[in-house]
Amino acid sequence: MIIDTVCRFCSSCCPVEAEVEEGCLIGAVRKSFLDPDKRLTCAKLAAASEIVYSPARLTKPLVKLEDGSGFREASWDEALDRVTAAFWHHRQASGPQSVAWLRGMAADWGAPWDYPNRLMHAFGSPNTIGNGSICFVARDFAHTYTYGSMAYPEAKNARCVIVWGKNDGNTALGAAEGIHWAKEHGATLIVIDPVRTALARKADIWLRIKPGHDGLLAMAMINEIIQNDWHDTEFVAGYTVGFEQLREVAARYPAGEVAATLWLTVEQIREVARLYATTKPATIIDGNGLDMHREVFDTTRAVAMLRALTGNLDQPGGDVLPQPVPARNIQLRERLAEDVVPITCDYPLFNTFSATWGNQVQGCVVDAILAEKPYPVKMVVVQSGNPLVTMADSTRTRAAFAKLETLVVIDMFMTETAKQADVILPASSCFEKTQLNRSSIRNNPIILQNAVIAPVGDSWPDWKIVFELGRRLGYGEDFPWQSAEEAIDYQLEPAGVTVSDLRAHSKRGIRIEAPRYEKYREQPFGTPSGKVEFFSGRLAEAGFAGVPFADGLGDDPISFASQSAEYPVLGISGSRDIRFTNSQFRLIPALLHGGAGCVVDIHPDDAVRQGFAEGDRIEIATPKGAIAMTARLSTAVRPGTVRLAWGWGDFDPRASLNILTEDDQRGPLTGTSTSRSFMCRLQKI
Ligand SMILES: Nc1nc2c(c(=O)[nH]1)N[C@H]1C(S)=C(S)[C@@H](COP(=O)(O)OP(=O)(O)OC[C@H]3O[C@@H](n4cnc5c(=O)[nH]c(N)nc54)[C@H](O)[C@@H]3O)O[C@H]1N2
Ligand SMILES: Nc1nc2c(c(=O)[nH]1)N[C@H]1C(S)=C(S)[C@@H](COP(=O)(O)OP(=O)(O)OC[C@H]3O[C@@H](n4cnc5c(=O)[nH]c(N)nc54)[C@H](O)[C@@H]3O)O[C@H]1N2
Ligand code: SF4
Ligand SMILES: [Mo]
Repeated sequence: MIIDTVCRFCSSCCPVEAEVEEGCLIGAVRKSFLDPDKRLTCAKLAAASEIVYSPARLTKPLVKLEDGSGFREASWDEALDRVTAAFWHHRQASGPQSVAWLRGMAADWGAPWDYPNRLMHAFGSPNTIGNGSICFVARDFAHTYTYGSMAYPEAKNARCVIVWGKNDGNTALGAAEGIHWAKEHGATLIVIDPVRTALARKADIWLRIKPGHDGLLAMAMINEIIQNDWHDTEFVAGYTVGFEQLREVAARYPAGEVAATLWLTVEQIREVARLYATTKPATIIDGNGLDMHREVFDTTRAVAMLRALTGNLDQPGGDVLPQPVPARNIQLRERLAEDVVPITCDYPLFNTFSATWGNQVQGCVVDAILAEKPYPVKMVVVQSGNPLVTMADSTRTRAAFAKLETLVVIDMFMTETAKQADVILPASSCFEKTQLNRSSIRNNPIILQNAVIAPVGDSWPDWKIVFELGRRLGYGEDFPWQSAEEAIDYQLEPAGVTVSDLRAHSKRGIRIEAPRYEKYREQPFGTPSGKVEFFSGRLAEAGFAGVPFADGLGDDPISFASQSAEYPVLGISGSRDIRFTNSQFRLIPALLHGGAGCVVDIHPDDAVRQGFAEGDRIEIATPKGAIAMTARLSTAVRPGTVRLAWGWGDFDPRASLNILTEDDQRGPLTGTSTSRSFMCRLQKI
């Protein structure tokens, strides 16, 4: 039997067809606009049944033994009673805000963000914290402050595609298919990436930019476009504010002056600005290569402005503004006492930029535990995240988690984080639960993630865990739902769509309205001025730069740059392998074997100079710590830089990349630290 659903093994949320026989998941294939033989295949999806039925799955609740030497199995009743008791204990001892709920990548897109928010808000804690300061939410914030919401690139229909710090061939296959299609149909492909990825090899122009310097490039491109009158004057005049201020600030970043800093030539910058501005329609796909830097907000705001300046915003084949699904906001934010600030209170604009995103500066959890700032956090529930491996500065994060009085982890596998827990609640995988993915209400159409098999072992879907916890904590009226379907129907009521409607239209999902372009002609942009804001009054009033980089560039955007005499190599953290998602899936033999493994890519010239050979064990060190990886000689990286594999901390804690990164200097708006690129030193072990 074939059942339509959505894969959630990574944040791409691909619609898939799952094959199920006698209640067992046999396999799944991605849906695509391409013929089956042209589709990109996903290694993780191909291993779906091995992931789902992995012997390493957690299938019973576990509680820590009294002496801390391990875990024992427990019933759901016992485990949930313990968690409930801990909630009450900490509330009585230190107030509800001393309990935080930390959500990882899998949760932000999957198990809807809204449920734990609802639970925590009912309980009285504002501290449901996501990882958007490192992932794309900081970028969403920049889009939103510029034109009201995050734009979607429509690469398939573009004549010019800029892929900027994104590697869709490994990380988002549907998007990669769109790029390939556009290229095959004559579009110009420009890739801006310090690494020669497979996409960069395919590109007409590849800008091998210096890591962390993309904001400067965006400003130089804006300047070129304005100086040459390549901007869309009708759009700028009718639908934007702050053009003169932008012109003035961009003029401080002429290509001739910034090219050398960017490791580019003046001609390259000019050519890319010209091609992008004069080829219509054009789209920019921005990615996580721009996130994870302190300046992410200004950088991605400048990139967003390029879209508007050239009139590509909300054009077919350009960058399209979403048509969100009218859904009920079920977070109960209004329940929170006004005088309880979240631990992320130093980032108020980021906390409130959207009615449905929550607090996102993960590092604040560590501050609140260790430095008790702004007040102590004593208990954390980690849902679908592995912070001991994935958060910057692992040593500090580990110290914080060791100081917690109570740690609860909701996960499918025994991660480094779960090993520290007092209670572990086993979650069901994406194929075992029905849910409404965030991505499918942010924009039409709504596509249902459908349970195709029953929960494996005694695991529970996330919704069930949260609802049951809510009821045990006394919020039965807020959690009246006995099934995911009931909760989804309640949330989608304003859209007039039910789960059964979605199941009846499972092939393509349900569109609430037909796609529309140039929506700004009828409705204002979702900004205070109702226009695209090249200058933001909101930011200026709050004491930040109204135009990106109006206050200059600040300190060097590379971590530990001031210690480069001792740490002379520039490390790029986080090559994402198609086989894995962040720290996940190294326990799945089919995915572990046959790939590149846990490698550091070193340019052959550097290897000769330092006496390294392919396969050598290499120690990589920063002022924060040292890890070990295997050398792979590769011309994909520039001499003087290395690229480090990421997410191997569960498999081998000595190869955990975030031992090297820091969380000491954060962007003032989004709290993002520069954990993407840092100075380091290498030596043969
Ligand atoms: N297979 C797989 N898929 C995934 C994930 C995974 O771990 N594995 N993770 C999921 C998650 S959580 C996310 S956020 C997305 C991320 O997916 P992407 O946005 O594609 O992110 P990355 O692959 O980390 O990085 C993209 C590119 O940025 C480049 N880069 C690094 N530093 C810089 C820089 O300073 N400037 C520029 N211009 N480029 C730079 C890298 O070389 C890389 O080629 O993928 C999701 N999908
Ligand atoms: N150095 C460096 N650090 C990085 C990055 C990098 O590129 N380099 N990338 C950053 C980015 S973009 C992100 S998003 C974060 C990711 O950080 P995390 O979200 O912490 O990373 P994952 O390893 O994806 O952890 C997800 C966990 O959720 C579990 N899980 C999967 N599905 C479900 C589910 O349905 N329910 C439950 N309850 N659990 C589930 C998995 O088993 C896994 O343990 O890491 C960030 N950190
Ligand atoms: S890219 Fe692969 S793992 Fe990610 S959602 Fe799509 S099919 Fe699943
Ligand atoms: Mo992410």
